[in-house]
Amino acid sequence: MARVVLFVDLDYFFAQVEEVNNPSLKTMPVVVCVFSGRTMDSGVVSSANYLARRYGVKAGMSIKLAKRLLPQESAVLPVRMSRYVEISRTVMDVLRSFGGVLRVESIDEAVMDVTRVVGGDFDAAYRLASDAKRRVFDETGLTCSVGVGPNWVVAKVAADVSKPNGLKMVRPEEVTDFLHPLAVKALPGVGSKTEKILSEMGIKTLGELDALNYEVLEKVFGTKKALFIHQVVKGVFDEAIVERPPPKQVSKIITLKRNTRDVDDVMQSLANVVSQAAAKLESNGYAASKLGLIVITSTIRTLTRQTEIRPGTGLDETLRILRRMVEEVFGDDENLYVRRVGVRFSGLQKLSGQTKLNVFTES
Ligand code: TTP
Ligand code: MG
Ligand code: MG
Repeated sequence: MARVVLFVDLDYFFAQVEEVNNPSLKTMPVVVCVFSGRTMDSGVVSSANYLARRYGVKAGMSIKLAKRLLPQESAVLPVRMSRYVEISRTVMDVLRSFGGVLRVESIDEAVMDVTRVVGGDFDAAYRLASDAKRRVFDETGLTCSVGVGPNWVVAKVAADVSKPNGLKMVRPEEVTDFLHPLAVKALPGVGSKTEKILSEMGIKTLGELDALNYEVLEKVFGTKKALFIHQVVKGVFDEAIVERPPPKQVSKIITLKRNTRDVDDVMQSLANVVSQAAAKLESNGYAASKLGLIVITSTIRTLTRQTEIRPGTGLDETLRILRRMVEEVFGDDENLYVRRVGVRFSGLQKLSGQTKLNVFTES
């Protein structure tokens, strides 16, 4: 039976939740932000609605810059993580109710293998996807975009290109025609660094990437990634979807725009990774008892700090603890510049439904 996979991604998730909560926001630019520190404007944008995106605002951008780009009558709101987690769980439950194998990818994304449910029939899968969109909307008021394809990568790319409120199906025989005109960056795992390397080789599209000799691909990417790309662009990628085992730890790391020893700069990037890692932790139903800071210096040294925390420590308090760790790291070495920074939550405890702690509630 031919594999049939759905990829579901909620549209401008955090910002859309705020719109549903307060419909008067729908007509203005909305950004949801993690406020990271001392001044009123330090922190980053987590999510922007489509009106805000028209002004060039996007996730990861500093609040300062976003405010400069946006008109006066815009909504700049703080994250309400526990609300998003609750809604994420509702969405995942809805998706789970369709049967099939569900793999939760992030707070607002899931992959569904519905091969058995639809008996390998793509038309039936399209109807299921359409039903799933409607059910998600009925239960939460949120729109999502859904891709249907013969593997999770094609399904994801189909969901991405159909955003917002989209539904796109790519049948097995259409895969190469669908992928080849797209920019290389459309492929998961191809970031701006890889894009740049490829661009210098004169390769801009997935079709051009497909025409590349496999040996060259392997030299540039290494075996694992080369094989992945090769199989995807040839339309023969067929990875099985399995539910994820419970995580032992959740970590996330980011490269700074430039090397720095400015605590606020570091906190700015940390705020974004912490909120994403926290979202992941919580949407999987966990609270952490250990909090770790990861710093990679401009000289590629890795430094870590770790401390015990009360499971359920809020986002603001978590950022305060991390700030002290960052200050300590700088204090220990006056020549240290930070290149990459990250967070690690470990010592994970499963939150039982009833005794749900108020994890990452906004304070
Ligand atoms: P995404 O699905 O990447 O973004 P989105 O849902 O806001 O927008 P799109 O319509 O393009 O899917 O991420 C899901 C949520 O994760 C997002 O609403 C907020 C959070 N997030 C961050 O906190 N920081 C980030 O840098 C990104 C990309 C997302
Ligand atoms: Mg999304
Ligand atoms: Mg997403």
